[in-house]
Amino acid sequence: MGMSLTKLFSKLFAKKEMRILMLGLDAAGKTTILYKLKLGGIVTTVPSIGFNVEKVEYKNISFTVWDICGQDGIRPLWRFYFENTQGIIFVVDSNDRERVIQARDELYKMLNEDELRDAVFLVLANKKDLPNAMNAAELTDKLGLHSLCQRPWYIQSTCATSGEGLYEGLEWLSKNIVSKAS
Ligand code: G3D
Ligand code: MG
Repeated sequence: MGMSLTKLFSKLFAKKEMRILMLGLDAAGKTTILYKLKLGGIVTTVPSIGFNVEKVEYKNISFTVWDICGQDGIRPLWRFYFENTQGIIFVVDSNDRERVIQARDELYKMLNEDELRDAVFLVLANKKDLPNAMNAAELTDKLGLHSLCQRPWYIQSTCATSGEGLYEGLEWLSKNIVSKAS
């Protein structure tokens, strides 16, 4: 089956120093993706205010993950993690039609953060294997992605449990981070 996702990941990113944030509503599939990449050494910390942060340091890359939902009160704390972020991965459960509006609202609050203004932006439309899943075009529409004219963005359908689509998404992210930096 060719190279493992981990090897592909290291091929795409390892020469660069970078910080990537992966965010999304709870149950979107973020932790599953993190484990699927098998980067090793995932550390979960709970800062005193109480949102779970998962973190992996892999070669020069730091990968930080947390759930965003209804945390307006602790949002100021996020800035600490936003600084120097080159890439944002927003994971959406494409089967969750009830919470897609909530996902969109959280997404725009995040994208408005000043520290993230230069970060390239990848949406993973996860759980594409489920029969009721929205496709990428429908999610693009529901999330209002076409209004993001200033920022490079890309949407990729994925199935985190099988790993399908993850490489394509990460490849886009890595290429676009490169082309901005050089
Ligand atoms: P989170 O970290 O974003 O909160 P998780 O989400 O990674 O914990 O995933 C939440 C649940 O969704 C998990 O199921 C996980 O197995 C499932 N899941 C993640 N990705 C996919 C996918 O692509 N397809 C399907 N069908 N399920 C997925 P459990 O049952 O462990 O809660
Ligand atoms: Mg999780």
